[in-house]
Amino acid sequence: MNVSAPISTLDGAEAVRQDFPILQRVLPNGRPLVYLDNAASSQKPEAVIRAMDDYYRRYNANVHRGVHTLSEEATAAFEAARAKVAHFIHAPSARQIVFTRGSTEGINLVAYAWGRANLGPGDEVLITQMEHHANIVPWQILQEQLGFTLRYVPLTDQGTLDLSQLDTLLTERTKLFSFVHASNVLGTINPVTELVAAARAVGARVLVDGAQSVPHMPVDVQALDVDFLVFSSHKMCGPTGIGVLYAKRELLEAMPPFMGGGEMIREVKLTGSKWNSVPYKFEPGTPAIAEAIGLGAAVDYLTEVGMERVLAHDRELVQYAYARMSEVEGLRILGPGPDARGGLIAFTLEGIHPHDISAILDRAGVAIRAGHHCAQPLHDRYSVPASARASFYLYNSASEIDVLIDALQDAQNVFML
Ligand code: C6P
Repeated sequence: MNVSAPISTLDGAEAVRQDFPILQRVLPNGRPLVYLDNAASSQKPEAVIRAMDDYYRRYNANVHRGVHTLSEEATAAFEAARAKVAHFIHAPSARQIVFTRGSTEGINLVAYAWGRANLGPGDEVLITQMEHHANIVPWQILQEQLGFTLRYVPLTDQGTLDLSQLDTLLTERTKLFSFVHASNVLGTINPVTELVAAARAVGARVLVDGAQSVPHMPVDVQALDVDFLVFSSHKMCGPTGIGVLYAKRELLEAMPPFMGGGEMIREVKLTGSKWNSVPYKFEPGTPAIAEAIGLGAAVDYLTEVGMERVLAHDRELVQYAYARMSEVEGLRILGPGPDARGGLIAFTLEGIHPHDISAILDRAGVAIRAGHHCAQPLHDRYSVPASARASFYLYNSASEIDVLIDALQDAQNVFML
């Protein structure tokens, strides 16, 4: 591969970059920003910022409550955002889109609403060793209360799921198989179709953590036939404070509510209450209205660019970055080769702590993340306490990766002195 070939898929990413005001930023030390921390949170295009600003300036009001113009406009925009999200992931109906605060809340919602109604002693929940803590801890908490068993699919040395023991891990006792679509550390993209088929064969439900996949590739919940999918707006050009739980209609209908309050009820008497229809049964209280509208604008933006192009661009960037990073002496990449991963690379650099790498890169204007990335069992598996991670998105370019490589080499020079 010619590693100096230009990234061309997204017109050199230049056209896209113009849409993101923050990317024009020069840091206090005079360096232009090179933002490579997209797996933690992405930047926002002008269209998203404007949509939220417009709501607050022109039609800020509560939704589903008022019979006045502003409330009706706000309700229409809020529900239009739900419909856009449904279309984006090919959900059969907008009623299957529950707004949450993010992927974490989505998984907790399934754990508490579906889990408490369906799990008990003798049952098993299967997750994997590459999960983010958001898909481990809720099950551990619930396990204590309900007495089911939590099992883990182990990982290969190459950073993929070790499916050789799947037959013994996924059995008639398994009520739920919950796994990450794209790992936030290894970059591994898991074979969802194959895993769903294996779960179906034993009658288990499937939850997919799409926090790192939905922002980066086309995802079709009907084609994948998943029961639950969660993702976060802030990783896909949208605002923080909002995310999505998609679920099959019959599951949402059968699940009891997770939290009680206004909006999620049809009728409240002193003797008891009746629940609202889905998805409102799971959305108590005033929702994140501006944020939902911002997410709707983010979905419009990504749709206009095209998720196939976002994926192709990610692929080109990661191949380029993988080849260039392999040139750096003492640099160890976690996870599979460039063809089997999404647009991120976590790594260690011999003799330098990841936090020091991040601090030195920051001096060069390069933003990356360092630490365990909320995936401690994964890091334990590879016997590294922490890693540094560069993660890419549609506005990143090959020349930014060159800046990263130069800064990594500088870091080595600093520490070799
Ligand atoms: N990972 C990262 O830097 P929230 O925080 O709820 O929006 O998303 C949680 C989450 C769940 N699953 C996966 C695979 C994730 O990557 C994340 C968030 C960020 O890797 C913040 S820790």
